[in-house]
Amino acid sequence: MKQLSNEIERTFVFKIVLIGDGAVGKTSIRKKYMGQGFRSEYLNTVGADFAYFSEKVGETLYKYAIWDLAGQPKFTNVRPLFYQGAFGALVVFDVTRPETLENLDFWIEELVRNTRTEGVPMIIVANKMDLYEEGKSVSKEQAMNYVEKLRSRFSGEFQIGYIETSAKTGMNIKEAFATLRDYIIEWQQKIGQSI
Ligand code: G3D
Ligand code: MG
Repeated sequence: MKQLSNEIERTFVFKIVLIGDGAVGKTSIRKKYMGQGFRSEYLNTVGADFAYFSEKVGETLYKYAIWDLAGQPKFTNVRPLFYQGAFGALVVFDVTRPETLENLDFWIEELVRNTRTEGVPMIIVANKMDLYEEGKSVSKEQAMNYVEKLRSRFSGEFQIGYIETSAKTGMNIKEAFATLRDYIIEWQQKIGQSI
């Protein structure tokens, strides 16, 4: 008769966006996280892939709508739609291509401009760590310098995390989503909004 652990007490639904230059690994990260059997669609008007995913943590059901920008320049005009209603972002760069870290300014600018005025928690994701080469790839120190600059720019209003991943090996992929989820919940509670 002890069935209580199967009961769902609360459901949270949130939209998460994956942003960053082309080929940094956004789609691979999303697919690695979701595994097989998820429902995925391509939204032609916005130039984005999106997929739904649910997971039960304790007695809480989390439902994610994960949006992953295809990123062709022709979609620039409709990109605000892509960001609309996002609760958090994974902001991805490729450690083997330093310019993809520099370009995060552009992506974060676009994210902040098009999301809720209260701000949006984010995690800077250093992807392709399996290809990391000392002296050639973006070092942790370089990436952390960037993250510190961002944190002081937004003066600790909302969480800005940093994580090193590989969509190839799966390293830290679950952790990236779990940490973002925690940041979002913390932020929603702080600004007094229910999800
Ligand atoms: P995008 O969605 O950001 O544009 P993709 O990027 O997910 O399409 O990935 C671009 C390429 O990088 C793909 O290679 C993909 O397999 C590879 N890739 C993504 N993440 C990793 C990673 O962590 N490690 C390694 N080694 N490769 C990765 P292809 O050759 O399929 O185009
Ligand atoms: Mg993609």
